[in-house]
Amino acid sequence: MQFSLTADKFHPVTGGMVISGANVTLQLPFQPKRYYRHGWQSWSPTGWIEVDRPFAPLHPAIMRPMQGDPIYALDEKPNGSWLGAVEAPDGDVILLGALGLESHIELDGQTLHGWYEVRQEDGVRSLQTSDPTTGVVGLHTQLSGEWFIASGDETEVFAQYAALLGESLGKKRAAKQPRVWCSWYSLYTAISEERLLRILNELSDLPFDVFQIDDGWQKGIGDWEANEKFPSGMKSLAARIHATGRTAGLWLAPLLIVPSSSIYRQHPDWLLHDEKGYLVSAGFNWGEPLYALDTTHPAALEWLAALMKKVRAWGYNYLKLDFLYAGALPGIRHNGMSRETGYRHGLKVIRAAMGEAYFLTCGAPIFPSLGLCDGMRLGPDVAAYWDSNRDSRLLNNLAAPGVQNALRTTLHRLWLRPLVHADPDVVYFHTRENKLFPEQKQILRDLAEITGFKATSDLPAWLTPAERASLADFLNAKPSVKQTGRYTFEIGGRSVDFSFVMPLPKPLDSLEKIHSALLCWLANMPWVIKAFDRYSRWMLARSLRES
Ligand code: 9PG
Repeated sequence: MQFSLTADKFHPVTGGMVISGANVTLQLPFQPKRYYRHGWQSWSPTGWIEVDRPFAPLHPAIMRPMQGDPIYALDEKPNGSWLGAVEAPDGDVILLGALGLESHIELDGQTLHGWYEVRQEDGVRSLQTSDPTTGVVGLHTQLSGEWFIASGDETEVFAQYAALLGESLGKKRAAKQPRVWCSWYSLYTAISEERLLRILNELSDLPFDVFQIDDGWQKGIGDWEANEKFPSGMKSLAARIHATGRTAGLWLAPLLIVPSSSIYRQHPDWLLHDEKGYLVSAGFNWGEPLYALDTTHPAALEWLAALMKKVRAWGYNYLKLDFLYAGALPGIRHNGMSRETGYRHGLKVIRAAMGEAYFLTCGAPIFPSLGLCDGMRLGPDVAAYWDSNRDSRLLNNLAAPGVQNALRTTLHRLWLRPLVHADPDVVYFHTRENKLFPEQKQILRDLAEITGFKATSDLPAWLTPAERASLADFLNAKPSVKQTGRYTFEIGGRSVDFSFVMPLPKPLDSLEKIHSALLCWLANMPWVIKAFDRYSRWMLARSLRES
């Protein structure tokens, strides 16, 4: 494949070449029809998209930081974080991928354009102001602004890129992928010590390695102490989990701060601000606006390290750290570091403080987290339904919970597996309170078989004896897996085709456009989001009443 290239320097490597330049352009000798878009963080839409069907901006605007890189939220050209690829007419794939952080790709007609956000002088400044004891991984690649460029077979091109990323950013440490029972997707925030102990008991001989407590145990976001639903405290609960032979796992969102938290009142200087001095928005959830910690502020870093040590001392050896993108949002940082470099600086402190715990990142900016965690969520949340027409289609939110969005994004990130354990989120076996058809539940389990990261939130009380037996089989199985095409696999000799998962929501007709506009307008009002939130919590409480 011939193309012309503008870059400062280049040298050949296995499978392609490495080029340098803060700005690189690749002039393609054809008009690509499909573009591989890579989303910024775990939940961000990722996959092959039609070039002539741009992504519409997500709604409501306040949610944008939770769905993708907010800097590019309104960019309707095909674009994505760190890498991009196109399909050539001969079936080959052409990839342009950064080897450093803070880089972005856009396709403009026949031009593939890549740039580093950080100018060389900024990089040097951050190098000088960074902590010499922790160092800054990846900064040298950022300074030289390196890119990998290759054309050829899709699988080979992406594998070669992953190998180079492993050299510049590093790989996971933990060897074994744990089998996890997670409290989120059945109980949501309706967890309590009593309920969790009952479930722990009912799981009995099911082969889970980890019992992971999700959102709902804490006093508040930023106030990481047990709330009144956990009267014996988190340490005692971890001990009860250990007594069953399982690892205790805990969810935290350590980089988020909300107005009701004590840090917000006591340490306003730890929060991330923009150049005008306003707090940087990290979205809206739990009925409150979300803000971010500045992960380069020495006192905030000390607090983060102490928090990690505290939860380890309680006995939690599997940590799911969520909403991590908040730490990498654009803003002015205490030590002048650029956003992803500053985030990575903080994540290194977190990793060092948690020691040998299994570290699962979630809502995480992908590249800046590589090499520092063991597992990573590679897609948005699943739910006990296939897709939400309201969120995915009317509000343009392909990061909205649902099995289709989750499968689509995770499947397009499987090439990252040499670098990190790929968490595709939980699978379902129960039929109760579940809108998924059997074949939809099956394809979700197929993806978990492919990645080998197996988790569920199924309540033992909701499983029929047959469903419980299938869950046990699933946890014990280690089928052979072979990829046979972009979306096709052989799993234990069975052919599995994910193609039906891929289509994006259908375009809106004129009546639906009116419906969508009305919904977008409503969704922009915080009280509407709060009312929806309250309604879904009421529905949840109702469905859990008998269990
Ligand atoms: C706990 C959950 C679970 C889940 C995480 C994360 O409002 N939002 O856009 C939004 C997105 C994701 C989300 C929650 C809210 O889920 O992925 O596994 O831990 O947090 O709150």
